Formats: sequence, C-alpha cells, structure tokens
Amino acid sequence: MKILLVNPPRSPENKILECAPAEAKHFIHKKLIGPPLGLLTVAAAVKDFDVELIDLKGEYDLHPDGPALAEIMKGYLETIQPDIIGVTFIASEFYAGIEIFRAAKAYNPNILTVAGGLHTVLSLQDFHLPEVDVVCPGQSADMFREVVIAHAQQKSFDHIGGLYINTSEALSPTKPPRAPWNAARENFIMPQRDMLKRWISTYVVGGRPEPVTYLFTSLGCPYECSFCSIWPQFDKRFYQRRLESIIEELKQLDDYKIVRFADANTIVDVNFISQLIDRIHEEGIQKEYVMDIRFDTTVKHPWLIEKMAKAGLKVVICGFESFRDEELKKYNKDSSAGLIEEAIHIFHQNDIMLRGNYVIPNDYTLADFEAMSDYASAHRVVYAGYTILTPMPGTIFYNEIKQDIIDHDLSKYNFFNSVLKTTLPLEQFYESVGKLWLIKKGSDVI
Ligand code: B12
Repeated sequence: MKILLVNPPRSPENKILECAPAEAKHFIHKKLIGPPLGLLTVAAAVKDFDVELIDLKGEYDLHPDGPALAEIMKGYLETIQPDIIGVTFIASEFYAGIEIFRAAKAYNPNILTVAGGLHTVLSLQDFHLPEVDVVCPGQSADMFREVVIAHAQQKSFDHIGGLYINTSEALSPTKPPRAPWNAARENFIMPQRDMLKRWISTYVVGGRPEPVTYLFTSLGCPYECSFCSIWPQFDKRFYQRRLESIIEELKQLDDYKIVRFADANTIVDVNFISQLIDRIHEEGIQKEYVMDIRFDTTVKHPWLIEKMAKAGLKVVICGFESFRDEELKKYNKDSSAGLIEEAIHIFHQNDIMLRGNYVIPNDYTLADFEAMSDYASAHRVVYAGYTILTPMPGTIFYNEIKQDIIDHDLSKYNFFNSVLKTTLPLEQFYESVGKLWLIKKGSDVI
C-alpha cells in the first residue's frame, strides 16, 4: 500500500502586494514558510506503511518557475504510483488541493483521495466533489490510519467513526461515533520531520540561514475572536500538551536552531509556560523561539516575557488587530487597545523582535487610514503586518457577514484580498493598505 501525502502550493492571490506603492512592496508578506506540521503528524501515524510526503510550497520555493501543478503531480504520480493520496486543506489552498486530487484521478481513477485539515472542519460541504473519495475532519491521523488499513484489506470504511464518504448524493457520515482522541495529550504523535529533507533549505526566515521548524505546545484557543478559524476548528476547546512531551520533542530537533511554536496563543496557562521554560533551561536546550503571544497577557505577566526572552524567545507575533476599542469589541478580542503600547514596550525592553499585526476592515475611509497610520507611526514595531479582515468560511464573522460577500473565490481567502465591498474604491483601498506596510521600526522583512 503506497501512500502519498501532499502539501498544496500557496495561493498566488495578493492584491495588497499588487496595488501597493513600489517602495512598500519589499515589506509586504509574499509567503509564509514552514513545514506542514499536520501532514508530518499524519505521516507518522502510517509510518509502518510505504509513505511519502511532498511539500509543493517547498518545491515551488526551490523552483519558482517549475511546471504547472497538474504537470508536477503527473511526474510524482508516475514515480511514486500511490494507492492513496492525502491532501491538507486551508481555505485559500482549496482549489489547488482539489486540482491535486483531479490529477491523481486522471492518472489512475483507482487512487483513493482523502481530504483532511482545517477547511474540512470549517467548510465540509465544499468537499462534495467527484474528485474527493473520503474526508477525515478534525485531528484525524488515527482515522487516516484506519482508512489505509481498510483500503489495504479491500474493506469498506463504514466501521470507521467520524469519516465522510463521498457519494453522488452527499458526503455521507459513517455511523459509528468518532472515538475519543486527544491529539495534544494521550494520543499525541511525534511529527515525522525527516520526510522533508528535500525542502529543508526553504524553511528559512528573516534572512537567517538556519532552517525553522514548527512545534505545537497546545491545540485550540480559549478566546473566541469572531474572525478566527482556530477556536471553531477545536470546538472552543483548548488542549495543553504534556510538558515532558514538549521537552522530548525539543530534544529531537538537532537540525533546527529556530523553533516556531504553532499555537494560537502560547501563553494560556502561565504556570505551565513558566515550568516549560524552567525545564528548557534545566535540559540545556539552546534554541531561538518564535511564538504568538497576546498583548494583554504580556502586560499582565511581564516577568514571564523576561524569563522567556532569557531562554531564547526572539520573535513574537502579536495580533493587535485594531487601535480602537470599539473595533476590538466587534471582533470579540476581549482586550483593550490601551494595552498595546505597554506590551510593545515590554517586548522591546527584552530585545524581542515584535511582529504586530493589524486587521483592516473593508469599511475604512481615508480618515480611518490616516488615524491607523498615525497610531502605527507612534507605536512602531520591528515587523508590522497589515492584512484585510476576511470572513473565513466557518467563522462567526463569516456567518455575520455572509450576505455581503461579493467574492467567493476561495483562493482569495488568505488575508491579502478583500472579498467584501469596500467603502473606498477597491484599488484605493488596496493601495492604502499597502502603504501602511511602510510603517515599522526596522528595515528587516520577516
Ligand atoms: C503551521 C501553519 C502554517 C505553515 C504550514 C502550513 C502548510 N500546510 O504548509 C505555513 C507557514 C506554511 C503556513 C502558511 C499559511 N497559513 Co498557516 N498556519 C499554521 C498554524 C500556525 C498551525 C497549523 C498547525 O500546524 N497545527 C497543528 C497541526 C498538528 O494541526 P493541523 O494542521 O490541523 O493538522 C491535523 C488535522 O487537521 C489533520 N490533518 C491535517 N491535514 C490532513 C490531511 C489528511 C489527509 C488527513 C487525513 C488529516 C489531516 O490531522 C493533523 C494531525 O492531527 C495555523 C494557526 C494555528 N495555530 O492553528 C495557521 C493557519 C492554518 N494558517 C492560515 C493561513 C491563512 C495561512 C496563510 C494563507 C497565511 C498568509 N496570508 O500567507 C499561509 C499560506 C501560504 C502562504 N500564503 O504563504 C490560517 C488558515 C485560515 C483558514 N480558514 O484557511 C491559520 C488557521 C492561521 C489563522 N490564524 O487564521 N501556515
């Protein structure tokens, strides 16, 4: 049984970049890099089978002018000859993922196509397509394993709980309930990082030569920001990993000097993180860390930020979202904009490079852009990000606003395109967002 797991390429849609003034283009995010942690976990769950993983983001980073997706896939299909192909899905990569399945079916209609990942949880109905055979929503490495075993034994999948099997009428759920599965704790699976050697040189950030890897210390989020996909993915639950399991993973990361924590918020349980830092220290683990930390948490626990900085915390990604309390309230951010300034101060005091991210709503007028620009100029951070408030399918914000969506092209759902009608003429809106990217402290690009 030959299994092929595929990380789809990025969506090329980026209107902010297209419309930005020339001098801002350098600073605008063109791509996020990093290994596909979810697929590495799925790969580990079936490692006793013949499994290969291809990272098409990495592949296009190695060969930006490489062949088109269908052609690349044809090449891989010919060499690997898979029986099963699994793809991970987020909204903006939906069409690319489906194209991968289409290429597989065109090559050999008997290849079983299995979809997984965030978008299968948040927008299951999108997968009712002839190219898709099975959908495994959720933290589903175990389900995938059962699918592989059943397929190898030429059995049906009806006995596997939590699956959706595609029929011409509908995506049909299997009958047995989903067995309890805690992917952060008792069912944690160590990601199979050695599968990505070919692309490791592409996992670099901030002009540094060393590759970065991702690691999660928790899954889900206890906050409920209206635009966010993460807490709906985990049904509002928060799962903290076991401390020693994180230490064990960190100790295995000899190939990586820089570790990016893939948590929604790394500091939720203050004592847990404090103990984690103590253990990192005790074990003599020397790495540089990149983490997502909330600005209100930072202001509440400055001692912890100082302690983390001493242990190697170098870059923090902080969702400022807005400089206005009424907007934060609308987003259900559960925080006050007045705290941003103090948080910036705490990070800078500890020599932490801060990426502060603002989200720009579609109704911003020139006066709003001016106010945003004034605020950001007075509160500069090393790397600043200004993306567009986007109703990701399956979020609260999507449900609130879905009647106003004017663009349903999922490849635009990556925070760099407006899918809602803007108050300003569209080009002017994008240009104004693009211009904001010039407001930052340093000259680096992350
Ligand atoms: C790591 C990560 C990345 C990595 C790797 C992703 C990849 N596939 O290459 C990189 C850096 C490349 C990345 C890029 C982007 N990302 Co990203 N990323 C994350 C992050 C931080 C963690 C995801 C993760 O690893 N979770 C842990 C793993 C174990 O869980 P998992 O991925 O869900 O996988 C499990 C299950 O879903 C399932 N599963 C997953 N895939 C499959 C496949 C099969 C076949 C099966 C059976 C099961 C299965 O099993 C896995 C194990 O249990 C999340 C935020 C978060 N904290 O969750 C954002 C997140 C997923 N990213 C997001 C976005 C938008 C992007 C970008 C578009 C951002 C941008 N504007 O550029 C880019 C896309 C590429 C680009 N334009 O550069 C959004 C997605 C929103 C949405 N609804 O679509 C998130 C939720 C961030 C956010 N706050 O909104 N990202």
